[in-house]
Parts: sequence; structure tokens; C-alpha cells
Amino acid sequence: MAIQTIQTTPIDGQRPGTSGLRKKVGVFQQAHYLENFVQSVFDTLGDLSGKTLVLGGDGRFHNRAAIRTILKMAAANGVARVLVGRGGILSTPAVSCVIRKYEAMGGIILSASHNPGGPDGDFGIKYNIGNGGPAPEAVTEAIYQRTTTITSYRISDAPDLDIDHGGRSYVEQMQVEVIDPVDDYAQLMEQLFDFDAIRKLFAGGFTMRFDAMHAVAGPYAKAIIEGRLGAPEGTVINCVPREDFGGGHPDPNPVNAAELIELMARDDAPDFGAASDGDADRNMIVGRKFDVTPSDSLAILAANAQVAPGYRGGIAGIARSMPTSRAADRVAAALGIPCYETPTGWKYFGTLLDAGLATLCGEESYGTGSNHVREKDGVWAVLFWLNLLAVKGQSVQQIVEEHWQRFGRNYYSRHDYEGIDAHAAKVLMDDLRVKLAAMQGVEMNHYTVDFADDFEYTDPVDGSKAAQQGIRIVMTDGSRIVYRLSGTGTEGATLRVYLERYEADPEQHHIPTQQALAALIAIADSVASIAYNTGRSNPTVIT
Ligand code: VG1
Ligand code: CO
Repeated sequence: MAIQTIQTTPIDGQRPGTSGLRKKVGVFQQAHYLENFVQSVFDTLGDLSGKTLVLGGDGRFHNRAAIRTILKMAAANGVARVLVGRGGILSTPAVSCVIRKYEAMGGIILSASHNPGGPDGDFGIKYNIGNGGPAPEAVTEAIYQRTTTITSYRISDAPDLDIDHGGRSYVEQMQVEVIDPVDDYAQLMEQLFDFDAIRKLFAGGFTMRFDAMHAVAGPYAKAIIEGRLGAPEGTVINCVPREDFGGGHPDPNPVNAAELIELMARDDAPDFGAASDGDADRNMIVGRKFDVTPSDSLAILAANAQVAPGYRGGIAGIARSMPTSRAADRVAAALGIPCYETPTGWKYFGTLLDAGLATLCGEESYGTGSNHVREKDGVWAVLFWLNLLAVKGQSVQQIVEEHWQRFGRNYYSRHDYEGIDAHAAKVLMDDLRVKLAAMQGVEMNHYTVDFADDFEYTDPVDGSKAAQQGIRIVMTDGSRIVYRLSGTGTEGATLRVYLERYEADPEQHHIPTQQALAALIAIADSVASIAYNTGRSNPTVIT
């Protein structure tokens, strides 16, 4: 075995987006592509001697090849020890859990999350820091800068390691420990939730379907929900992670998880339905004939947090991304705790969680989590709901409707225009920015604009700033339209339009969502000339 130094040159376009570097598999397969990025991570981290790294991914195509390369590069760069998930498998929240439990320096996650996989699909890589959370902007920017000047990388010529069996081995001087992907995570869940109460719920005939969408949540959900909680076999479906997610799009929303939605719409539907995404950090919650929006889910968990043993002492605060509905804000106000509004992406929650300012966090994009790790966590959210259902003895629909009665309902929807021309998307956003200043006081469709701006954020803990995080048009009654360009896509651009309207009157709580938001939808289109700019008269996905 010997350490090689390989000459390379910078490769364009290695700046991480909302959540790591995501590209088509073919791009990652180019000579030096992965190596350049990984060496840039190691160079940014500095001295690695004596340090432990966690390594794993969602099992998508190229996962194994990338893990083999990264192990040899970690050894050549002087890392002392790597904890790698058996078979190269670790969900994103499990990586976060393992980093924290074993006090690792950080971790490398191989995933493009909700993006499709397979040879023609997407691949991704991201670095998480010692708190278990995504590297903050300053770190990802330093990594990116390094990719623009890199001239060589280091790699061992050791043979490929067996990562399919537990145990310890070595690459050069570096110890590699193959760990069970599920154990540490499952133990953490047992500390947070009332497993006895949930076991009783299932023993009493409660029925559930968890759709793992052929992605990495499968082994976790199977071991915990069917294994430790005693749900009957078949409760967790599509539970073997596949390299191409069975050809599907592992994004748990009513459009992509159509099979589950169809099942839940039947008269004989299970009591509870749930799904999660490629790397198991997202969750979708569904009742019988009743979908729960992610924003409502966050608000409901916050309002009822004390049902779970891990949160019995109360929650210190809530944090939500800016485009997420303000349902959680009303709960925070009632509890007398702060609600923080951050830019999109879990990396902005880390400082708030570390400082103890927030306990629960959420995003409208089917992401919920807490201070138990530093990532959003799909299986955690599902267990939280199970705990809530076990304690309340009500249906999903009853719980949500009672919540609306108490707090009012925030009608909410996101319209995505996927794969539009990148230049056209930029023009649309630039034109909107120009219009912002003149929008105040303008009346449209019975709404009056209170203010319009481009969201800027200053982190209350470390003072770091983020600009251009979404254009918002806020009406005098609090209704909102937000426009953002996605930072996770790999083809063209994706425009996201977020729409929200608050309704206090329980008599008005059962309007179909798109109808309730129709006036705002019309304003959103006319202000941004969406149809004209994108050439699309309708969104590709509505959630
Ligand atoms: C999307 C979501 C965002 C989420 C991010 C990563 O980002 O909108 O809320 O944090 O994906 O989720 P964007 O920039 O495409 O809007 V995951 O589960 O794909 O890592
Ligand atoms: Co994800």
C-alpha cells in the first residue's frame, strides 16, 4: 500500500447549493470530479490527525464507488478513523446522530436526497460538521474556493475494503469501523418517544402504511416500526433501498408518493400513512382521506410536544424557513416562546439549535426535526406522530381540525415550475427585484401589499448574513407570495412559488386549498409574468 499524489486541475461548477453538491451521475463519474471535491473538503478542514469521520449515503447508484474512493482519500489525508455504515448505508439523520454520539470531527454524506437516482439520475455529496449538521455557508464557500485552485489530490492505492460486514480493518494507518446503520439511531428514538404507548396502539389494531419509496428510510422504519414497535409485517412498504429508487422520484409529496395517497383515499385505508425521501430526512404525514401539510405538521408537533418523553420539559423555541407557513408562529405565540425565521435549508438551523434557542424546526418541503440531531429527520417525525396518536386516541384528521379550531388555519401551497430555462428564471427574478420598491400599497384582487422585499437574514447567534433568500410580497392581512429559485436541482432552473393565507373562521376551514388561494395564485402569476417568462401555463408540481 502506498499513498499517491495525483495531479489534477480545477473543475468548474463545484459550488454546493441548498444542501451539498448535486450533479448528474455522469458528471460525478468524470475523471477527478469527486476526488477534487473531496480533497477540497479535506484541505479546508486542516489537520486530520487523530480525527474521526463518519461516512455513508442513501444507497443510490454510485454510492459504493464513491465510498471506496473516499476511504482511500481519507487514509491518504491522515484521518485517524472512519465510521462507515454497513453496505455504505446511512440515512442523513443517522449520520448526524452518529457524528454526535461518537464526537466525530464531522461526516460525509453521499446523497442527492429527493432527486431521482440511477445511472441517469443525480448524485450528491455534502460535508457535515462536528455538531452533526450541514456545514455552514462559510465552510461550503471555503470548500468551493479550494476547488477553484486545486492542483493535486492524495489517495491510497490500497485494495477495496469489505464494507458489507461489521468490524474493524485498516487502510494505510487509518482504522475503518463498519457500523450497523440503524442501531445508534434506533436507540436515540427510544429515548425520545414513548415506545410502550406506541406498542399498545399497534397491539390494539391501529393500522399504518409507511412508504419508504425504495430509499434509505426502509431499514430504519422496518427495524423500528415493525421490529421494536410491533407493527405487523407489511406496515413498511418499498423498504429495500435500491440504486434507482425503483425508477421513482423519492420525494414524499402527494404527487410522487401517489401509491400511498391512493391507498389512504380508500374507505378501508389504514389509520395512518407516512412516506420519506431518498436520504430519509423528509416526511409526509397522511390520515385516512386527509393530507397534512408539512407546515401544519410542524405547528401541531410544537403545540403537543409534551406528549413525547423527550420533549416533556417543554420547547425553548421554534424555527422555520421563511417560505414555511406561519402556522408555527401562532403556536409559539400561544406558548410564549420565540419563533425564528431562517432562509431555506437546514444549515441555517444549526446555530439556533446549538445555542438552545430553538428545539423544533421545520420547512414546508416536508422537513421536520429537533435538537436531537442537526438534520431534519423523517422517521423521527413519523414516530412523533405515532406518539401523538397513541396519547390522543384521535384520528389524524381530528387532531388537525382541532388544531385549526384553536389556532386558525393557514392555507398553504407551493407551486413548482421544474426544469425551466435558467436564463428565463434569472430574468423573472431580476424583473421582480426591480418591481419591489414600487409595490407597497398597491391593490390587487382585493389584497393590498403591506411590503415587498428580498429576504435577508442575519443569524442571531453568530451574526453571519445571507442575502437574496426569496422575494416576498406580503399583504396587509398577512397573506404572502414568495418566489425562490431552487438550489438542489441539476437541470435548468426550478422556480418555486409559495402561497399562504390565514383563515381564523372555522366555518371557512374546509375550502379546497387551491380554491382558497386562487386570488393569490392569480396575483403571483401576473406580478411575475410566470406564463410569459417560463412558457408554462401551469406548475409541474403542486404541493
Ligand atoms: C429544497 C427544499 C428545502 C430543503 C432542501 C434540501 O431546496 O426547498 O426546503 O431544505 O431541498 O432537502 P431547494 O433549494 O431546492 O428549494 V433534501 O431532503 O433534498 O436534502
Ligand atoms: Co432529503
